[in-house]
Amino acid sequence: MATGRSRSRPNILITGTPGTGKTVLGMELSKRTGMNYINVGEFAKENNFYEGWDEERQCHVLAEDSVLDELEDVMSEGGNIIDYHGCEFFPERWFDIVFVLRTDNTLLYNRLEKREYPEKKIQENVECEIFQTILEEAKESYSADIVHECQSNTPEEMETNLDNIQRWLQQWPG
Ligand code: DAT
Repeated sequence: MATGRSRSRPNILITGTPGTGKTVLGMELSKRTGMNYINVGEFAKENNFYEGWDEERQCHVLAEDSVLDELEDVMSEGGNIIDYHGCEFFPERWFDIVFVLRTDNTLLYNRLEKREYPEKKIQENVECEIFQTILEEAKESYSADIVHECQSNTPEEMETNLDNIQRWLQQWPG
């Protein structure tokens, strides 16, 4: 089974509450490094990996097992950037480093409002950010030394995050 040691290129998880900037960061990182970017939400949509509709949250329920099965081979290869607003259902062995993006509540509210999310969904996501739900989930699911909290409020902070990730990639012994 592939582990960080046997992969020639690392796998990166970018997680965080919706609206914190995972997609812009992941896509730009992919552009700069040539790594393979996978947006798990989009991937599920393209493959119809859903097992129902969550009335309360007004979103599809992800068919997690199908997603995991379909991604296993590509993840074993390494060199992937995975973007998803959750992290506990992925196998721990898939990732060499985990970045949890964080955004100030007011900024996050404005970003989600621009997305035209219903008010209830905006509130839920802002609460998720206030309670650090995704950060806690990441800390519970992965070894503490690979989980990094990154501020994602401004373009300058995004640039700093990109620099730090690229610096980390350069020291990967691949
Ligand atoms: P996510 O993929 O986490 O849902 P996104 O990448 O789609 O979030 O970004 C949501 C919006 O916020 C988008 O309009 C870009 C903006 N944004 C993201 N990160 C930012 C940052 N660090 N500074 C300024 N704007 C940012």
